[in-house]
Order: sequence, then C-alpha cells, then structure tokens
Amino acid sequence: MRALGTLSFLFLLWSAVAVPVHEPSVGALEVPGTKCSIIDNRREWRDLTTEQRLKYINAVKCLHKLPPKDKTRAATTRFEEFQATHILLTDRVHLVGHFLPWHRHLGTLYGRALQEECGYDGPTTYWDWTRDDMSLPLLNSPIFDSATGFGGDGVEGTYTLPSDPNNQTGIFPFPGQQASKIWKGCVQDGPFKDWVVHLGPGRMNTAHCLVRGVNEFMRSAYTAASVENVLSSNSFESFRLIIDRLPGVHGGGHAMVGGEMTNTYSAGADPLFYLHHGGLDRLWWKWQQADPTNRLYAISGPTTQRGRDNVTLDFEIDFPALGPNITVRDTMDSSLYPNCFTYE
Ligand SMILES: *[C@@H]1O[C@H](CO)[C@@H](O)[C@H](O)[C@H]1NC(C)=O
Ligand SMILES: *[C@@H]1O[C@H](CO)[C@@H](O)[C@H](O)[C@H]1NC(C)=O
Ligand SMILES: *[C@@H]1O[C@H](CO)[C@@H](O)[C@H](O)[C@H]1NC(C)=O
Ligand SMILES: [Cu+2]
Repeated sequence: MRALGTLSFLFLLWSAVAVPVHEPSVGALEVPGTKCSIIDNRREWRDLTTEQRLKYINAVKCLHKLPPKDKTRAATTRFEEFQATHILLTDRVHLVGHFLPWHRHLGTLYGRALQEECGYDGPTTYWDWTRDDMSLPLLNSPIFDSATGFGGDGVEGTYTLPSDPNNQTGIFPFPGQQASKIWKGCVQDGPFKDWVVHLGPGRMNTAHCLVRGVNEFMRSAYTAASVENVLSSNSFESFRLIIDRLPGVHGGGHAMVGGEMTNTYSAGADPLFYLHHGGLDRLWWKWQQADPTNRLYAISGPTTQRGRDNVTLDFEIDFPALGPNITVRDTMDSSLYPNCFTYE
C-alpha cells in the first residue's frame, strides 16, 4: 500500500514534469510527411494466403453492413460511402494531374477501414493483371474465383440498365463496346451474389445487384511488354498520360470487368475497383522507385479537366466524409504519413 503510494506519487511527479515537455500527442505523430509507425506491405491477391483472402472478402462484406459515418449523404453503408465520395468527385479527380495522388489516398482510406473497422489483419491487396495467363480467358483468373475470389461474370438477362434518355447519368460504353453486352447481368456466384448496392449506375441512385460483363476487350494492355512500356516513360507527364489514356492501362481493367466497373462515376460498386486501382498505384510506385531522386516528387497535369495549368505539390485534395484534406505532396512518398504503405 505504502509502496504503491510512493509509486503513484513518483508517477504524478513524472507526468507533471516530463510529459508536457517530451511527449507529443498521438495526433502529432501522424503529421503528413513524417515517418509511419506501421507500414502496410501490400501484396498481390494471389500472394495472400487462402485464409487472408477469405478474411479480406469478409471484411468487404462487413464494410457493406456498417452504417455510413456521415448519414447526411446518399450512401446507405460504409462501403457505399467510399463509392459515394468517388461519384461526387469524379469530374474533379479524373483526367487531371492529381488523378494518381487522389486514388492513392482513397485506396489507403479504404484499406484502413477494412483493417480498423472490419478486423482485416492481412496486407492491403491489389491486382497485377500481368499474372493472369494470357492464353486463358480472363475469367480463369483467381480474382474471379467463386470460393476464394470475388465471384465471376454477370449472368445474361438478369439486369436491365435504367433508361437515361438525356444522358444525364454518365452511363456510356467504352468506344467499340455495346452497352447491353457490357452491362451483361448480375453476378450470381461467389461472395457478392446477393449484394444490393444503392448508388449507381452512373449518377443515379437505384437499388441493384453487382453488375459485370467480363470480357477480353483490353487484355492486350496487360501483357508484360505493354506494362513495361508504361513504366519506360521518362517524365511524369508522359507516364500519367499513358496511364489515363482511354482505354489504356487504367480504362482497360474497368472495361474488362464490365458492368458497373465501366462507369466512371459508380465503378466503386464493385470491390474489384480497389484491386484494380491498387494495381495502377503500384505501377506509379514502381515508376517512382526506379529513380526516386527525380521521380518521387514529380507531378504535373491540369488542376481541372481540360485546364491549361499544372497541379503543384501544394494542391489540396479532399475526401468528404472519409478523411481530412491533404495535399498532393502528402501522397507522393507512400511510405510516409498519411499513407504508410509499400509494395512487396
Ligand atoms: C454521355 O455523357 C458522357 C459524360 O457524362 C459523355 O462522355 C458521353 O459522350 C455522352 N454520350 C452521349 C451519347 O452523348
Ligand atoms: C505543365 O507541365 C508540363 C510537363 O512538365 C509542361 O510541358 C507544360 O509546359 C506545363 N504547363 C504550364 C502551363 O506550365
Ligand atoms: C477541403 O477541400 C475542399 C476542396 O478543395 C474545400 O472546399 C474545403 O473547404 C476544404 N476543407 C477544409 C477543412 O479545408
Ligand atoms: Cu476513379
């Protein structure tokens, strides 16, 4: 009792004297640009253990059961809150210089939600399309496995696009694709076969199934040679243009999965959105790592679609309802706060 009294006295003395001087608050440790205490070593889908894959999928399902944090918006679940943010900001974060920075941080926030809100304890994951056997149909990819993946193709005849006579919602097929083939039908196998999403297609809000139309349309963008070619760009400007060019290495993954993934606005209805964007982010990361002195903080491209200016490192990007505003600079070195990840 007496010893305890002395100890607590010493503790009080220590906390009164030492704490205010030496101990920064936890928040202060997470200042953007500072070193992370934990790094998420991102790993490709097929390099996760089967147990990790199942846990990841369960976490995605969990996120779609949690309520949104900001109930004043259109999202009905926490999962949809990420999709809603993407819908809201689509016209501000595509075909601009901060396309890759914005999607990098969106992926971080989504991965963190799976870990912190839904108990996923494995690494954040991504899709390296070049590992799919080009001699086999895309549906043979382990990504589309119905037991340990995200389920397969949409079933023809189970979904009809709502009419959009004035093209108000941004539903449109990629050039050379037919809308009815791409919005083929509801996914009826695998973990998301009973899913109801409430946002999309496009900017509409309708309750509907997870729609896909898996196809080989853009496979050629994902040969090892084609991806090497993207990585051989020697300026950020040419790199970002080659990534974003329709229907290149960004649009290609959207087009091949088909359905909701082909929609610029509502693509985040499909959990594969985050694996595809993780794959793109990894290309950016690899491009940066090949010459960090010159590339880690290289940025260019307009601040608005069809703008003639260039985005700077100080440009602010926002994530309504998901997290605080950050600057483009804060995304450039993924190993620092607030992103804290690397690729194995
Ligand atoms: C529909 O709108 C999108 C953008 O929202 C545009 O890219 C597309 O060309 C339009 N399609 C038609 C047929 O007007
Ligand atoms: C924007 O950056 C690109 C690539 O560095 C450059 O070619 C272009 O001249 C810049 N435009 C302006 C308006 O500064
Ligand atoms: C975050 O960024 C958005 C868009 O630039 C801006 O409208 C908003 O005021 C910013 N919020 C804060 C808290 O700075
Ligand atoms: Cu996007």
